[in-house]
Amino acid sequence: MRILFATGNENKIVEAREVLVPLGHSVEGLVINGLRPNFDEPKHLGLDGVAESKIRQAMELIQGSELEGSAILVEDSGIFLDGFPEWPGAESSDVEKEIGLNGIIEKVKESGNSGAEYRAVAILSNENQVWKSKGICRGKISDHPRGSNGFGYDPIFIPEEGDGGTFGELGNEVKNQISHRKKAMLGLSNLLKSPSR
Ligand code: ITT
Repeated sequence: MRILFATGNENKIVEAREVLVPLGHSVEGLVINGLRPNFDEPKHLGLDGVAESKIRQAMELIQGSELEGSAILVEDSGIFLDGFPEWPGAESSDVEKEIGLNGIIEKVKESGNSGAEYRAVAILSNENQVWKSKGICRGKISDHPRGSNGFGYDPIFIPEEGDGGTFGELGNEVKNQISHRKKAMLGLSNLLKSPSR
């Protein structure tokens, strides 16, 4: 399936492509009039609510255009710290900008709980079908940022299924085998083989 990923985050496109292309799909960024669309994100509704909102906005945007009928993918994701239930979650990118990774490490130290998980909610839709899939990657927050691979929280996230390194150190090849995004994308690919919800 030719999939147009409605996101402003190029890293998400690269990661989705690495999972979905070997499964027989193509993935490109949704571009309208030369621009990546920017969506309103009702972050108080959590990842599910934001993803539902993004897919509605994206489908409205392509209505009547030459892209009408295309398969559109959206994804909302975030990190959840065990010491702060449901936080930062859908606010992850804002919180990262406000307090930085060192600020997150400080918060985690104050809470005394380094457990954390990444979550992703992905929704794929074409003209009349909708598929939704979620992925979780368990891990913990490191004492210091380590490594420069990936994006966002990757230099401070140590996945349980890794070798003790952060995603920043492990690199994309390892990340794409175990990440929340990989699990969500794989779930979508499996759903595409069955009737829609
Ligand atoms: P779009 O909404 O345009 O898709 P975005 O980067 O704004 O792109 P989100 O609103 O879903 O994406 O916010 C995701 C944030 O959560 C992201 O900016 C990071 O701060 C964090 N995050 C999610 N997945 C991550 C990952 O795989 N690695 C590192 N940080 C991640």
